[in-house]
Formats: sequence, structure tokens, C-alpha cells
Amino acid sequence: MLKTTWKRIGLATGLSMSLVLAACGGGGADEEGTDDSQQDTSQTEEAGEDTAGSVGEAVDYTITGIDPGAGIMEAANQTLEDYELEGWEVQTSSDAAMTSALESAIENEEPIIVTGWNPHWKFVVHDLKYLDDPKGTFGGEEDIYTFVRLGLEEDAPEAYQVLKNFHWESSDMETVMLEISEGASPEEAARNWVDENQDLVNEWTEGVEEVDGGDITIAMVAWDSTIASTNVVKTVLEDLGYNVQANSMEAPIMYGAVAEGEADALLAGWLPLTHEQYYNEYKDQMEQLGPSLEGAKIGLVVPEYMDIDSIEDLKE
Ligand code: PBE
Repeated sequence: MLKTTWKRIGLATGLSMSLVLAACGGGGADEEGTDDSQQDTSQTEEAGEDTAGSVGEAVDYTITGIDPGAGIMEAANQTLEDYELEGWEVQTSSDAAMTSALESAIENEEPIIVTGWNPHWKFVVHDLKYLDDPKGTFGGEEDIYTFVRLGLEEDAPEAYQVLKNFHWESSDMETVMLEISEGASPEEAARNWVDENQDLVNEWTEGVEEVDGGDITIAMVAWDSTIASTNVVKTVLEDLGYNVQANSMEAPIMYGAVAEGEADALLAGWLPLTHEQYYNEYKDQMEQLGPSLEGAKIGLVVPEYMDIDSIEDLKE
């Protein structure tokens, strides 16, 4: 079934998926007409052998990943091992490159497998699904923690309090991410969200005195989710009177910067699984200010139109 389906997806431009699937069920004869059989030949040649059609072949045994320091990359590589997906590779890129590869695949209804997570705007604008993970290599529910450098409470008690109070929902984060994905600058999108959600922001700043300057540096990685949270907190701290810098770096450097006191805070501590290693390495050199968001998730993500449901299906 999978084989045939993949072959059809390659051919199916213009046909609805249900039609294609129905044709597959009919015993595999080429029923779509001569145009298709022509494309069929070229696709088979491209695949270089007569078994054109496994999901692996369709995506060139490649999972489109993000930056190498991301925890999800380690989980994805562990997944290849645990599921014995020999010959598969997790390709390193970036969140931006991964989402643009995903979008062009969707435009052409082509197969693609990406390292994906929630909250993320891509789930808001596209029909996507997580592949089931019966071995649990991507863990379960994740929460997103705020970490600050030791001594911040004494040095900047107002900022510390806001960072401690910062807490929002996936839908809030997605609102900001979505606006950025549609072309707003992160600063603009954060400003708009803060203006429209003053009640929640007031909970974060309740009882906190305004300050007259003072520098706060937030270490971040250019993950869309982290760009959103960092810019929102930056805006709130600036409204209080701080000068805030949001510096983008690789994930291990982000943890190192807070642990060594070079940055004041990081907002992207994904636990218990995604950043377990960084957490274990640096937990004694940072202060944890509790989760800012509950119910995050990581995994392998594919467009809904793909006819696979589980990581096990990649073995075919
Ligand atoms: N992410 C988004 C990150 C954490 C935030 C899931 C891509 C990761 O380290 O994998």
C-alpha cells in the first residue's frame, strides 16, 4: 500500500488525494491516463530502480532538521537509532530553512518529514500531524522554563520579578509567531501582543516598580517560538524602564552565557527531555524561575496528506 501510494503522490498533481487513494485500492493498474504513465517512467528512472515508492525514497531518507544544537536534533538522531532506521539522516539547517522547505513541499503536495514542535505557527496555517512515536524517543509533554543568572535577583530585582511572573499559553505564543511569519518584525508583533494583552501583562508586572535604565541581556536561539517569547518579555521590561538586548546564539552558548553570568536570562529552557543535557550540565550555575508555558511538544511532523502515521512506517 505504501509503495503504491508514494508512487501516486509523485504523480498526483491536480488529482485529489481521495481519488488517488481510491485508485491505489483498485489493484494498482494505471488508471489515470497517459499523462501520468509518462511521468511515471521519468520518476522510476530518477529513483534508479524499479521499486520507486517507499516513503524513504520519496524523501531521500532525509528528515529536514534545524540547528545542530537544538535538543530536537539529538532526539531525532536517537530516533533513527532506536527505530533502526538505517540509511536515514537528519539534515542540519535552521528553523527558518526548515519551515521554508516545509512550505514549498506543501505548495507542491510533496512528501517531507521535519523536526517539528508546538507551539509553532506552522500548525496554525497548515494541516500537519505528528508521527506516532511508540518508543517515546521524543518524550511526552514538555514545559518551557525561564532560567536566570545567579545574582540577578539582587542586581535587578524588578526584572527578576517580571521574569518570575512571566507565564502564558500556547495560543498567546502562536499569535506572536504567526504575525512574525506574516511579515511583522519581532518587535512589532511583540508590541502588538503586549498592547492587546495588558491584563495578562499587568499580572507579570504587578507590584513591580518602574526603573530608570539598567541593562538586561536575554540570550536566545533563533527558533520562532523563542523569538516570540524573548521579544514579548523584552517589550515588557523596556516598558518598565530597562534597556534590553536580545542576543541570538547557538543553543549550548545560550546556556553557557547564563551559567557564566554573561547573559541575565534565557526563556527557552525546554524540559524534561529536549534540553535535558544542557540542564544537567548547567543547572547548578543558574536559577530556574519556573515554567512560562506548559504543554509544549516535539516530534517528527509531516503534512496531513502523507499516508503515514507512525515513525514505524518509515521502515517500509
Ligand atoms: N525547539 C524549540 C528547541 C527548543 C525550542 C524545540 C526547536 C530545541 O532545542 O529543540
